[in-house]
Amino acid sequence: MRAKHLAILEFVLALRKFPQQAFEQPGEILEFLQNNPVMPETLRPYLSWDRQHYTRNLIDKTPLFELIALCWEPGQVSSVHNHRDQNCWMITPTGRLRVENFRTLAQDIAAGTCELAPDETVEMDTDHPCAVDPKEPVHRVVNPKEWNQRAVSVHIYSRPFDTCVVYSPEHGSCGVIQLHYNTAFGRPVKPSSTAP
Ligand code: 2CO
Ligand code: FE2
Repeated sequence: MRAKHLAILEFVLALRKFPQQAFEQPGEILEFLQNNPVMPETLRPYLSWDRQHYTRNLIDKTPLFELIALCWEPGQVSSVHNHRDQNCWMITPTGRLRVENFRTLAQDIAAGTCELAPDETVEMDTDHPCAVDPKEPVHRVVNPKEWNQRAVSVHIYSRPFDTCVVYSPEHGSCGVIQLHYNTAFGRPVKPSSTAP
């Protein structure tokens, strides 16, 4: 099937038509993403940039999913984190990004300890969306400095979540953090942003 480029608002309307079951496993939404790339210029109202940290910009939120644009300056990375047992799909309408996956050998969130092992690495760009593996959901996203370009990714989380576990593979430690938006529906949100 030939890819049909969608404006972000068309993309939102299409996502809202999927039934609950579509969000319960990666396959159906991933196929939709492969066939329907987002036109990057239509994301402009939602983008914000911060030299210290990648930004999180809410585009749409329903009981079933949350849609967020993330803006990555060259060299910016997320922490190693999980997705609270929720499904996650990522597309990269602008630039490209590297997803570094980890296997969880052990974790005790209450005790704040973990043992992680590096697993496969995947590259995302316009033609390569990605779904987080629900069985091994720990990963981080990297915009390598040497690639020397900004990237914008759009993430679908089902269901929405506002906390996640961040890990330090080197120290064998982990803990729950609160997630915030830099902007919501194109408007700034008060600046206490933390992102993994
Ligand atoms: N999950 C992170 C966040 O929502 C982005 S890294 O890749 O999913 O901030
Ligand atoms: Fe993530």
